[in-house]
Order: sequence, then C-alpha cells, then structure tokens
Amino acid sequence: GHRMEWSSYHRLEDIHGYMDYLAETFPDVCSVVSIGNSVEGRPLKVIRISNGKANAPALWIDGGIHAREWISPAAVTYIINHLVENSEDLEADYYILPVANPDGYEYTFTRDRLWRKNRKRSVGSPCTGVDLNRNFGYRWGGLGTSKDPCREIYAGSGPFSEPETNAIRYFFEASAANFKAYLTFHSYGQYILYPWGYDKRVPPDYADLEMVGKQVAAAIKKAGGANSVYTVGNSATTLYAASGGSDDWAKAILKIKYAYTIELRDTGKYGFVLPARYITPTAKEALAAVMVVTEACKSL
Ligand code: 0X9
Ligand code: ZN
Repeated sequence: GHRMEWSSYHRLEDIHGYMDYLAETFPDVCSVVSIGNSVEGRPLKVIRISNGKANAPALWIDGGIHAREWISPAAVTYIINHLVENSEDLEADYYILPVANPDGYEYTFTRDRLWRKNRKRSVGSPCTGVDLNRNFGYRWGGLGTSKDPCREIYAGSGPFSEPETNAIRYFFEASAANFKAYLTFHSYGQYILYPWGYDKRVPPDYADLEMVGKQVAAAIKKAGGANSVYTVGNSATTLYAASGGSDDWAKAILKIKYAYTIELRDTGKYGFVLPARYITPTAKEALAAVMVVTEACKSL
C-alpha cells in the first residue's frame, strides 16, 4: 500500500493501494475487506474505520456507483483520510466503499471518459452495462428506468442482477453494525436528495430528513463559499423520478433512517469532467456533510 494526495484523480489501483496502506499502518483503527467482485473480477473494497467505542452508530458511505462521476471516489477517499487522521475523536463507525463500480471507473480512464454503467455484457444485445443505481431491489423497474440494455438507465435483468449491487446487499445482510445513515456520493448538480426516488411521495419521517439535509447544506455553505450552494429535497421532486436506487433500498428495506444521495459539484459548467483543482474544495463539502449526518445519528 501507499499514501495518497488530492491534486489529481487516481486510478483504481491507487485508491485500493491507499486503503491497504491505511489498514497496514493503522491496524487499530481500520481494516479493509473485499465484499465481492465486479463483473470483470475486480474487488469491491470496503474500509471500516472505528476507534472501538461501544454502542457507536454506524454510517455507510459509498462512491463511484456511476463510473464517470470521478469527483465522488476522490471526495470519499478524502473523507477516509480525514476520519483516519482524526480517529481519536470518532463517535461513529464508518464503512466506506469508495469505488462501487470499479470496472466502469477503469473504463472511463482507458476507453470512454463518459461511461456511466457497469460492464455487464447483455445476452442478445450489442450493448454493455447496467445502471447500478437502477438495479437495487426496491421498486425495481419502475419510473425512470429502462429494460433496454442500450440505454443509460438500463435497470438490468432483475433486482440485484449485478455482482456490484448484490455484494452491497450481502454485506448488509451479514453485518451486525447499527447503521443509522447511508450516504451515496454522486455528481453533479449540488443536491442533497432524500427518498423517495421512485415516486414524488415522501417517507413518513421526511421532515427529519429535510431538517438534517438543510443542516448539511448550511455546513457546506460554511465550509465553502459563494459556489457552495446545495439544494435539499426529495429525489423525485427535486431531480427526477428514478426507481431501484440504493438510497430508496437503504431506507425501505434496510430501514436506515438517514439515507441521502449527495450530488457533488458542479452545477453544469464542467459537469462530470470537473477539473482536478476542484477536488479539495468539493471534498471539504462532502466531509462537512458526513460530519453533520454523524451528529444527527448520535442523537437517535
Ligand atoms: O440518476 C441517478 O441515479 C442519480 N443522479 S446521477 O446524475 N448521479 O445519475 C440520482 C439518484 C437519486 N436517487 C434516486 N432516484 N433513488
Ligand atoms: Zn450518479
């Protein structure tokens, strides 16, 4: 393993090497496990960060479900670095998957910078890739999804048909941790989105999600500046309806209270191709979000 820096975007090997380095260097605070393999056989590496305090709430954080959203794994690795460096202050346990779609991520470096989906070959179609954020098993195949493998929002052949989403499901089935939050980082648009995504309805406790979401937006504003304006709202209303997302599944099936999709920078100037000079400021916003949600989890 080796260290990391945030002045450029990194390949999968670097990110995994950094996680292994942390586990080797700080074995009392972190450990790395592979929760499964991608379609092309790459490991899905999760780092657990904890200082062992009893009865701590647990937070799940993932990045890179969509291959081209490079700011997401970059910000999530920055969060990992911060949590490990400040581990004596931790009041929660974190389970973090920085690259949930490793095949797609590598493909954006080698072949197609704007690839979104995983790299599953579809039988009987010339097209490749399932949208992993349409493949989770709650309201699978509903609004905002497609059965056509050639579409960017192809939901796959069935719920959890993909090894990447299935690995996440099995991780949660096997885990005894007390999950109170599920944060999934995407780009772009600068949104803090809460369920539901499948429809414009809201969960019964949406007022809590709205309130904590607003606290997140305020903390981001404080951490950043004039450009750090994030919009809070229900996914389907604020953005568009899209079923089979990880956030809806976490909320409905896992019953994790604070389920958010956070769309990082920017608001469209560079879109997915956000220049590397924006990694640090954007990652600070993402970290501010994690800190606010951690506080909310503590008081549950
Ligand atoms: O469409 C998506 O999967 C997300 N936006 S992105 O531009 N990063 O692709 C938004 C997902 C919001 N959550 C749900 N619709 N469940
Ligand atoms: Zn996305």
